[in-house]
Amino acid sequence: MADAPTTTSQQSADAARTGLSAAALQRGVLDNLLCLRGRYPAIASPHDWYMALAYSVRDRLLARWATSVQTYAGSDVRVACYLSAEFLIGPQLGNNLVNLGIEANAREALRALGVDLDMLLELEEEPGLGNGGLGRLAACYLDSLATLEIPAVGYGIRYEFGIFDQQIRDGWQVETTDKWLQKGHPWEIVRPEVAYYVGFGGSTHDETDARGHLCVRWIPTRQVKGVACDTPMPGYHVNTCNTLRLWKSEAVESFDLQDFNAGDYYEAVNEKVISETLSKVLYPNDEPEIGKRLRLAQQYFFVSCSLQDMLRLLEIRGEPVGHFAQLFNVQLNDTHPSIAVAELMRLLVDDRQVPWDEAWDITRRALAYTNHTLLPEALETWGLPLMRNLLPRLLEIIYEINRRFLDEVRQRYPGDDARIARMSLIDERGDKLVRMAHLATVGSHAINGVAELHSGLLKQTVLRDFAELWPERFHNVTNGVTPRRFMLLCNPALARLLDETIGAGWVTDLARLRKLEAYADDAAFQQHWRSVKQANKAVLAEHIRGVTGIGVDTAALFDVQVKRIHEYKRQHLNALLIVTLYRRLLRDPQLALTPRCFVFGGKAAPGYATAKLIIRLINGIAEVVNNDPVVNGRLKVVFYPDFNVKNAHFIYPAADLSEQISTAGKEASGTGNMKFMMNGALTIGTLDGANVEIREEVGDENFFLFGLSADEVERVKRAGYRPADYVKDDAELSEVLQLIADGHFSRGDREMFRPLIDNLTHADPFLVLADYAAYVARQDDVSAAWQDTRRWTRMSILNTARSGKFSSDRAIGEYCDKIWKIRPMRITLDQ
Ligand code: 26Q
Repeated sequence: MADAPTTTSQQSADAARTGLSAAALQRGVLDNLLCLRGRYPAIASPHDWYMALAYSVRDRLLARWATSVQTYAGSDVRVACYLSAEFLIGPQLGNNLVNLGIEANAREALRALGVDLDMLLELEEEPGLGNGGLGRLAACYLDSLATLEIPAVGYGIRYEFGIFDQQIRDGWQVETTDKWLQKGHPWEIVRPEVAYYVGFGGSTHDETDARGHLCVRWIPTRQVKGVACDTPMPGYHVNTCNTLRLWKSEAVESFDLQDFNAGDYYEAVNEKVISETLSKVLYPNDEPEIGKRLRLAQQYFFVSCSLQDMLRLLEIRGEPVGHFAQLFNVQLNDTHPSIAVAELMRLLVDDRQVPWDEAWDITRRALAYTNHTLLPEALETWGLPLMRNLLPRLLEIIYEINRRFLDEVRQRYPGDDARIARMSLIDERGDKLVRMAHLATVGSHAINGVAELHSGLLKQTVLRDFAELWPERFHNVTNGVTPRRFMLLCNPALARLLDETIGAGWVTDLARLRKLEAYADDAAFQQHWRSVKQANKAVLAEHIRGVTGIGVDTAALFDVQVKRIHEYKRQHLNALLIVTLYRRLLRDPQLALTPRCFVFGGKAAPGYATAKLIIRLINGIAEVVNNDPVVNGRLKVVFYPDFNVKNAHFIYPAADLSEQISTAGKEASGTGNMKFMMNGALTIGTLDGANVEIREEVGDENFFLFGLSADEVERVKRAGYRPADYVKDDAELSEVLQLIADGHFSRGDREMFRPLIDNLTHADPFLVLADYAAYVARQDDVSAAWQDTRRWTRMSILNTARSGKFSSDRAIGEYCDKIWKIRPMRITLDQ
C-alpha cells in the first residue's frame, strides 16, 4: 500500500482544488483536464479546456456552497424561496469568475498554458431555460440575493430543451432545437437522493384516519419522480453561495411495474417515456393553446417537488409544520407556480392532518405573488375538465378555498352578486375556468407589480376588487437588473473607467454612480467615455459581420431594439420609421441624414404569425436599404439572429439609443431598458413600465419621450379608434405604408405583408399609427442631438450616473423589507 500523503502534498492538492492564485488555478485546470476529461494538454480540444476550467471554477465554489447550505440547515434563519417556471441564467463561467474575483488569475493561468480565456468564454452554451424578461429577472434576483447574503433557493424546472434557437432563412425565423445539454453542463450537480413523488389523475375518496378524523385520500393513476439538479449561485465577493434547484422528471419504476403493469415490460417502459417528457421542453409565451395539459402538469410537478423539499428541510431542522411560514417565504414569479396555494394546503391538510384554518393561515403567511402582465390574453386560466382530470384533489381544494373566500366577500359586500362573480376563483361566464391570478392573490399575504405604473394599473384593473378588499396587501417593487453581469462582466472597459473615476464600490452600491455627474462635462472624461463606447461598437460590428455578413459603420448612431417580438412592443413602429427615413432619401438623395445603424434582435413564439411576419418585414427592409446605392451606407438595418443572454453581453454596451416603444400600459416593466441605461444608451420611449421611472431618474432633458400615455390610450380606444384616419391625414405615413404594400420590401410580392398592413390600417390594436407621427418627430430630435457630440456624451454619462435605482440589489432589498422580512446572514468559511 502506498504511504499516506504527506502534509505538503495534501496542502498542494487542496490548493489545486480551492486555491485562488493563478498557480493554483493552473494546477486545477491541468488536474481536471486529466482526471475528468482524460486528456493531456497536447491533444486537448478547446472544449476540453473549457470543461477543465469550468470544473476548476466549480471546485472553488463548492466549499462556499456546502458551507452556505449547512449554515442555513443548522439555524432558524428564514429562507427566501423563489418559485419560477423560468430561470434564464445565461453563461456561467464568466459570471462565476467575476463573482469569485478570479478572472485575472484565471486569464493568467490559461495564458501560461497557451490558452485564451476569451476563446473559452465564447464556447460556452447557455442554458436557455426562459423566454425573456421574467426568466432573466429571476436570474438577476438570484445574483442579488447571494450578493446581499440572503439565504435563498431558486426552484424551477430543468428543461431538457430550453427556448429554441433562432435562425433566419430567407428573412424568415426558423426554429431549431436548443442543445444546451449536448456537450454536458459542468455547473450542475444532480442529486438522485433528493427526490419526491408527484401524483397525477385518478380520484379522491373520503376516509377516516387512525384518529377517527374524516379525511380525503387522493389515489392518482400516475406518479412521477422529481430529481433535484442543483446549480451554485455565488454572490459577488462574499462567501454566500445559494442554490438554484431545478427538478427533472423521471419514471417511478416500481410503481409502474408492480402496481399497474405487472409483467408488461414494454408498457412500463412506455410509461417511463411519458414521465420523462414532463420536464422535456420549455413552452414559449404567446402560445396559449399549445401543450396546455403538459404545461399544467409541469407547473404542478415543480411546485409540488419544491414544497415537499421545504417541508423536508423543516423536518431536518426539527421544526413543527406550524413554523413553516416563519422559516420560508415563497415568492410566486407570476401565476405559473400559483397552484402552490392549493398544493401547500393539500400537503398540510391531507398529508399532515393540519386543521384547515391553521393550514390556511400558514399558506397565506408563507406565500406572496408577483404579477408580470395585465394583457388579458396572458392571464392564466385552466379549464375545469382539465383540472379535474389531471389534479382532482387540487380542484376540490380550490373549490373549498373559493367557498370560504366568497363567504368573506359576501359578508363584506352583502347582495353584491356581480362582485362575487368577478372575484370568484372560477370564471363561470362560458366554459368554466380556474383564474390563477385570483388563486395566487387570495392565497398570498402580499401582491406586487413590477413598476410603479404597472402596480397602479394592477390595482385599477385586473385585481381592482381585491385591492379594494385588502389594500394593505398590495405593493410595488420596481424591477432591477444585476450590475455584475450587465456592467462589470459585459462591459469591462466601462467598469475600469468607473473604478478609476469613482472607485470600485459602485458594483455593490449602484447609487454611487451619481458621483459621475461631476464629470458629465469634463472634456477628458468625455473623450474616454466615447472611446469606451466606440470600442464596444467595434466589437458588435465584428459580430454582426461574422453572423450576418453585413458591414456597419461604427461612426453611425447605433439604434437598438432587442426583446421578444410582440405587437405590443411595436417593432413594426420602428420598421415604419426606417422606411420613412429611406423614403426621404429616395426623394432627396442629398438630404443631410444622421447615419444610423438599426439593430434588432428577438425571438417570436413559433405559432405567433404576426410576430414572425414582423421579423420578415425587418429583413425585407434590411435587404433593400442595405443595398440601395442611394442610401450610400447612411442607413443600415441588421436583424441579429438568436438574441439570448450571451449575445446580449456585447449588444447592450454598444448601443447609443435604446428603443422602448411599447404601447403605454402594456409593458409591465421592461428590464432591457435598464441594461441599456446602465451602459450609457439614451432612451427613446413611451410612458410605459419602468420607462416612467427611468425618465424620472435621468430627467426629461435626457430622455426622448413620445406617444400617448396609458390613460390616453384607453380614452382613444373608448372613443372608437380609427387607424385609417391617421393614414388619411398623414401623407408621409400613407406613402410609407404604400411602399410596403407595393412589394418594395418583398421583391415585388404584394401579398407577403398584406396581413400586417391590413391589421394596421383596420384594427391596429396597439395604436402603432396613432403614435407614428410623434415617434418620427422625436426621432428627428434624436438625430439632431447626435450631431452635438458633447451634448450627447453628457446625456450618455448622465444616463449611467442616474441608473443606480435599477440595480436588482435595490429591488431585492425592497422584497426583503416590504414582503419577506428577511435579513442577511453572513457565511464564514472555517479555515
Ligand atoms: C404561460 C402559459 C403557457 C405558456 C407560457 C406562458 C408564459 C411564459 C412566460 C407566459 C409569460 C411568460 C413570460 C412573461 C414575461 O417575460 N413577462 C415580462 O416580465 C418582465 C419581468 O417582470 C417584465 O419586465 C416585462 O415587462 C414582462 O413582459
